[in-house]
Amino acid sequence: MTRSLISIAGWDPSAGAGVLLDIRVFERLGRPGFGVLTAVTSQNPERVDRVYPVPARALTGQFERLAEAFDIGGIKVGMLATSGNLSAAARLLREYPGRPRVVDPVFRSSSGAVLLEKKAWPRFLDAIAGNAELITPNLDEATVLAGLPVRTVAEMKLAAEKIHARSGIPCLIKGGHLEGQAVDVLFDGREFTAFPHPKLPRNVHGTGCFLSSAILCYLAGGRPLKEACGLGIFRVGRAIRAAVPAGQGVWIFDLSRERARVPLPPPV
Ligand code: PXL
Repeated sequence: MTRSLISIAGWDPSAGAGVLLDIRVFERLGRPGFGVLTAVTSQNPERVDRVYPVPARALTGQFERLAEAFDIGGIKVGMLATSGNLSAAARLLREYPGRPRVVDPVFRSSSGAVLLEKKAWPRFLDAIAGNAELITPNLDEATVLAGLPVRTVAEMKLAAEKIHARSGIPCLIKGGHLEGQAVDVLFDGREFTAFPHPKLPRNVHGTGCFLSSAILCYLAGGRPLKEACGLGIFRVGRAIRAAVPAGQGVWIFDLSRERARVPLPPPV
């Protein structure tokens, strides 16, 4: 049986991000998915209106009941909402080693709403240190985690190195919003890999959720880290091209339009 992946993340009722999108990505890439809920949000493509966190005990309970009954092939952590949920998720990552674990540090929505309470930001890396195979901040999250401005590829490299030094976790910084270009930068603890990609003039909701879920699928399939990142980035690009407008200048993924038969690129 194909082992299932677990997404520990928030609820976006439109399925544009969070557990609903993660599970659709897992299934698109051939893996059954489970969802452990950290918070309910009320939102639409224009704005996140409110966040209603789930108690930390409920997060732990959801996960433990799944892990008792199923052989879990990998774990993804996304929006956590509270400092208590960060501690609970970090404990689960620590207690379930030996399978790929990808952490997407979701601090704010693209519209600016706080999706993890600010008091948890400074302790984020300490909480998860040594207990994931990859962390995937965007430029703003990397700025917070590294304590450095991150606006150029050179600054992305410095920040990725610093985040790795503090956490022991390989770091992929997403540079889709860099000035004039789009490059993601991986530091795996030994070397840097730059993944340039076309800058697509579309504001698509949930690209970070899509990317971390896709990379987890490739890691769970046994691909090495660099190759899994390259393939995940390729899949996000293809899904962005197939996205549909949702009003207010925001686009959302339509995975039924992301054609399965386009050949994957050679390994990076
Ligand atoms: O894209 C960040 C994100 C993650 N998870 C949930 C969200 C959002 C953005 O709105 O709602 C549940």
